[in-house]
Amino acid sequence: MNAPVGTNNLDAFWMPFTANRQFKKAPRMFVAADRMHYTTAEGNKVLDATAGLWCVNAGHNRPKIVEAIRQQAGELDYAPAFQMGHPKAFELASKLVQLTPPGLDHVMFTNSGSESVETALKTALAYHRVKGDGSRFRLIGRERGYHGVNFGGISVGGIVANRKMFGTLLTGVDHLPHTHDLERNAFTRLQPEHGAERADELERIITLHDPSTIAAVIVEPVAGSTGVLLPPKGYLQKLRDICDKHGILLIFDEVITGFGRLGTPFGADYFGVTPDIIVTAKGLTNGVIPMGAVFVKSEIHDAFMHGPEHMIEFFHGYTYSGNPMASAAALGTLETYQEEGLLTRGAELASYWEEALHSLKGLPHVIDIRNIGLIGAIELDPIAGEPTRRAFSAFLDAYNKGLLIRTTGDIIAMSPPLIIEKGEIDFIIETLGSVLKSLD
Ligand code: PXG
Ligand code: PLP
Repeated sequence: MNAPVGTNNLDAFWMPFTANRQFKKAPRMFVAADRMHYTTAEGNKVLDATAGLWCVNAGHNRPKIVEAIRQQAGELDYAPAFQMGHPKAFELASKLVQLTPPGLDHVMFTNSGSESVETALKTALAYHRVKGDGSRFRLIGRERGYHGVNFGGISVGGIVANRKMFGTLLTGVDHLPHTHDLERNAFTRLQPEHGAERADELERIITLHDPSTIAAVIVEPVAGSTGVLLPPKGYLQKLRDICDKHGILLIFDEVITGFGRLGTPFGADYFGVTPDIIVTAKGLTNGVIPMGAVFVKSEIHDAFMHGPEHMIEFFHGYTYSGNPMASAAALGTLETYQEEGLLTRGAELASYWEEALHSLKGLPHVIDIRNIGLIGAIELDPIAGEPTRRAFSAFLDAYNKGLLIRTTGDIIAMSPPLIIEKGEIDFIIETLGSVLKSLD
């Protein structure tokens, strides 16, 4: 029997990455949002300390973005993505490659981070093949890496719960060890001192499989989803050097670190290490309309531009690649970022954010605090035999106190919109302080 139709019927929607039964017993619904705050169905204000899901970097309801979408909807709603074009996708592409690190001069559009990851992995494999180096078929990811939920992404990803249900995944994949080391690095501000040597594992893996079989290495410059794991000092440069030595492409998955999160346009800028491919999504459109982008070095793009001119050069793309509405939203977003200096605002606030977060050291159950740019994480001691329960209780309590945080495992993660003011940082810290003090 079909359930009755109505806004109070929560049954039909099988929610993503959600404890569905718990949620539906006590739903948490947002009905509006403006700048730093959501409004709940009950009319309460909730401060967004997570920029939605790490995506609303300019804050909510920003006029330039709203207006761009409104206008575009009435002008050109859709144009076929294959063998046809429309001006805004080209305008957007040209503007974006001004922002990327030097050399990353071409961009392909997608609709999400997961699709951007698939696009990057396929591009890497095809690149070697068009160069006549088709024996490079292996992809190297990392433990605790998150690269979305599609098959390529979970294959190179390293979150066990996201992989274990889905059979054999992609073959020819191996993983670097993760870099999280509480014993040596707990309560470090910014990049940890210890752990760069874990990049040397790449040499070992490459030697095992023979360098001539490796196509690409994919890592997040800062692993976000798995609980904010920072790269030890020197680690990313080591990966870069090893990849260069063996002709392997280095892919940075910057779905979270892209578009100002670290106080620089991209994580590559922050760390001073330039990959061959950058994967993005989220902040590209401020989360308002789904869109992702994959930036590649000119050498990669140019390697495909051979053969008869009427032939398709790369057999890949999506119905909505460079969609007009998404392109308009992205252009409105870039304008907002530029007018308000948001891609570097994180750098101005980073030390205030750092001091504020680390003032929570010493509160019950807090075993680590980590920060970089406008990202913060608080790791809690798990309840014995009940992993995730303590952090989830903190999430619910914070929500009831007017604060939205994210939790993953027993780690609280935060990434507020880049428009946040100091007083709002104070509110986050006061609220978290009271949440942590009242936890079991
Ligand atoms: N790569 C990285 C590094 C990501 O963080 C994806 C790919 C996939 O993007 P899509 O758009 O397909 O979801 C992500 C997404 C969280 C959280 O709370 C993180 C993500 C998504 C949802 C929640 O940590 N990251
Ligand atoms: N499945 C079918 C049957 C399709 O026809 C298409 C696209 O034409 C797709 C999947 C892929 O959809 P998208 O291009 O939106 O990723």
